[in-house]
Amino acid sequence: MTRTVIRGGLVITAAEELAADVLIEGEQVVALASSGSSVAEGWTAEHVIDATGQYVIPGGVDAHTHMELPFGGTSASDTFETGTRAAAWGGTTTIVDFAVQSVGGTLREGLDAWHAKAEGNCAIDYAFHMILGDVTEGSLKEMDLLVGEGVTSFKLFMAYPGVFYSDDGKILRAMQRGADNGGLIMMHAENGIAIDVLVEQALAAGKTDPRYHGEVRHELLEAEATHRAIKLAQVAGAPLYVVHVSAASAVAELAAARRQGLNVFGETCPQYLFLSTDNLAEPGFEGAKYVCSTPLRPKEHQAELWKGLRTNDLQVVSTDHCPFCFVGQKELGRGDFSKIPNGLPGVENRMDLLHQAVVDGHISRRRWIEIACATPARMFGLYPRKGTIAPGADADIVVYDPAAVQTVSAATHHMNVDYSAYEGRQLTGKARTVLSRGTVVVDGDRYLGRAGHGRFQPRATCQYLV
Ligand code: DUC
Ligand code: ZN
Ligand code: ZN
Ligand code: ZN
Repeated sequence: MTRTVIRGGLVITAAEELAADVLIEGEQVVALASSGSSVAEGWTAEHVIDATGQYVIPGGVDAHTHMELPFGGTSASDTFETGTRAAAWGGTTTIVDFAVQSVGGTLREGLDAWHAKAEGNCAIDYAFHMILGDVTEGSLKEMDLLVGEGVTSFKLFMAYPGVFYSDDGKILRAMQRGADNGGLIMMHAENGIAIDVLVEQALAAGKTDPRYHGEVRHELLEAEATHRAIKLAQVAGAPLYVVHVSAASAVAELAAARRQGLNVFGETCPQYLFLSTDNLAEPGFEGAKYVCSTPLRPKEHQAELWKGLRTNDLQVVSTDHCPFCFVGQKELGRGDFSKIPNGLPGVENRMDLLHQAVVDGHISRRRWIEIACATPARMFGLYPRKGTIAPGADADIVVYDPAAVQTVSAATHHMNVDYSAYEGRQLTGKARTVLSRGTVVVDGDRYLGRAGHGRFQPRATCQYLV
């Protein structure tokens, strides 16, 4: 078995910071020992990675991506191959993507289709959540089977009537089933019925520009849906994970529920922490680059999201990576903002944006690892195989240069999309060497990974629940 030692770096996990060397055998970490100690000095290995002056962190776990998602009459522009390669470049070594049950279809058909897209194509490890597109007697029963296969979380939509929508009765039934079988319900919490009325009214009034996307998807319709989802989960006796929280008032709903002792969890995304309605209002049709749902909010919301991350009312930062090219895809909504495919690219940028948040004093280094690696792994049943550096864990490790300065640009990124939501932004920190299960997949500016190295990861149920 190949032995690798990573020497001289500062190992950072959610729990601690250690000046330690890391010994890897094959695909796994087997030991850590203080750098310079006789134990560490005694290790011999075929590969030695010098991490002097660098951080040694667990590979990122992005618990919310949509590779190749068919949406808005088109399809997300990153395939599993291009999207996982870009993730690796950005220091993310596991994604949890969403398989989709279509209306009239079964969970099995949806899951098989997503396995077929991913298998043999991923550069890094991957797992699936299941989108419940159609809550029926049949799909409720199938949930049990999927939990047994390691697909242990199910996304429902209070938004998008006619596309992905579940009414309160269906939501309640799915939550009851989840309470029973251990599946975690993930909620897209926006009142889609009310939003559709506002969309129609806006378009009728000639308000067709991208910025109106932010106005019609009103903050209070996120807060209301979040509140309703929490109450339905409480009635069902089920835990709840609210995805892509963007509104301060929705954070307040989560915080209140948590104060009551409910198992309610919240995720936000880099776009809500770093971008705002100012971007949606960029001149011409530029704002289309920033159309996603939930929408970007006015800048004032950012402070509440950072606060939520500090107080643990929000626990996870995922990307909701769902890229559409500006040319030919976002352009479908010229003259009608409601036809702009919803989604932003970001799988490559998340670890660096959050490191910038460390530099800027929003979060500590350990909290960075907690919200980007350890908690998503625990939330979705992948810990401690993923999300930490410890004996027995997969050797998904990033040697991270905290002093490297980079300028984010579509000209240099690896995502298959023709723009960057963070174009021109200067960030401090960059992944230097990335290992996926012991294999170096990125080394400086060289890509050494391969499609098919990444394996499907069956997951346990949420590790925050008894
Ligand atoms: N939101 C997005 O922005 N894209 C895909 C689906 C979603 O809910
Ligand atoms: Zn969503
Ligand atoms: Zn409320
Ligand atoms: Zn999503």
